[in-house]
Amino acid sequence: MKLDLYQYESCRYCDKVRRHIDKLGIKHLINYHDTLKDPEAKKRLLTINDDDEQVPCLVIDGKPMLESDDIIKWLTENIGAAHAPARKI
Ligand SMILES: N[C@@H](CCC(=O)N[C@@H](CS)C(=O)NCC(=O)O)C(=O)O
Repeated sequence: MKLDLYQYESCRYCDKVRRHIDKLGIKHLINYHDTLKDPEAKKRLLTINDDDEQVPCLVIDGKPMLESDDIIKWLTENIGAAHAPARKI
């Protein structure tokens, strides 16, 4: 599965998603694209997301998902659970 997160530093919704990703320990599974620093990333986002530049946008195997809360929920349920650190019994 390919996961691309379109975002930028000063966006508080992006920050919420980034912090959750850190908390889940799944940062290494996600490709980050900064749409303010990288004009090519912004162009790609507009193409993927029907000319909408809203961030954060998580692109899951080419399909865009908007809304930070939806992204957090999806990552928690679909990626975080499978990569949770093993618990000591
Ligand atoms: N409800 C959205 C809000 C996202 C939002 O407002 N993002 C701003 C940047 S902080 C944005 O992309 N604005 C430009 C646009 O909506 O086209 C979420 O929780 O993800």
